[in-house]
Amino acid sequence: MTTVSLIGAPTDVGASVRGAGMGPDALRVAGIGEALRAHRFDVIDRGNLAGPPNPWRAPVNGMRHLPEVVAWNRSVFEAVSTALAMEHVPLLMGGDHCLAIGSISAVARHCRQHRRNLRVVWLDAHTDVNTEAISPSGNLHGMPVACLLGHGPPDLVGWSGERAALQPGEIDFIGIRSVDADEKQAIRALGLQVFDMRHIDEHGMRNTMTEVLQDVDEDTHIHVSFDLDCLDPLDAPGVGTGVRGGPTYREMQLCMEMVADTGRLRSLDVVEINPALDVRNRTAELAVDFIQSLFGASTLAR
Ligand code: B3U
Ligand code: MN
Ligand code: MN
Repeated sequence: MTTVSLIGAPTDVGASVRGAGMGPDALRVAGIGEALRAHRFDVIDRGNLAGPPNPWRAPVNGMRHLPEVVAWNRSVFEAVSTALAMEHVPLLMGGDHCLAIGSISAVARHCRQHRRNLRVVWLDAHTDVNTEAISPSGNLHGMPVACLLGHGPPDLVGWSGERAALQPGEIDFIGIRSVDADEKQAIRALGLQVFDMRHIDEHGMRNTMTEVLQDVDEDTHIHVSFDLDCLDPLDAPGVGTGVRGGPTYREMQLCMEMVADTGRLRSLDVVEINPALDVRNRTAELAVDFIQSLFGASTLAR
């Protein structure tokens, strides 16, 4: 039986809107553990990691709260590494999206050690490819992908053992509809594969996911990094930086189901749920729905 390790990282140090630190408990209240157990997964809730409080300061050298972001990501890196070493599926409950630096660095190191091919599926309204030199906000939750590709402050780069935890060809972005001006240049320069909302409108989610998953084989480790602001804010109001025009509920279900069908999902981040902005925990409940589909629950054949 597959064991899922729930890891809570209750912090919003990477954001400038407060509240994502309450995400782990919102997911627990929405029944994340029970939902996975009902689908015959063994679930261990590791509780919440500890880390520094949000000092609520202005950016320094283009980055807000760098020492705190480093400290939280250190804890996440250790916890995800431990879960992977036990052959559990780590499910990181954020927290804001800066935590993907620690989580995906641990996954990348694990994949290199075990000679697995890594595929990161980044579900988000934003690409999060800013660096401290170009970020309009200084918020580190807009920079995790750049750090993972080896572009960022030295304190947040190289954790996997290589300067770049990820190669540009190992990550696909889905649901994108908000990219900053200089971030666009960075995406082009890096040669990143971005399936934005226009691509989904024109080609549909099915064709999009077929393309994303085309070279997945039995040696592939799929990591999904699920930022809840990928969804339309009408469905998921509990996020700090919502952007209109996201995929529909059905489109997102199909995306999750097609990942599930590969049978290669090995790690997951669920981030940016902001209960302070939510309506009756709707966003966390929606997240639990989609997580169940991602683990294969909504496919009739199973
Ligand atoms: N690109 C903007 C906005 C943003 C990125 N990620 C989130 N918001 N959640 C920035 O601040 O970097
Ligand atoms: Mn994000
Ligand atoms: Mn986002």
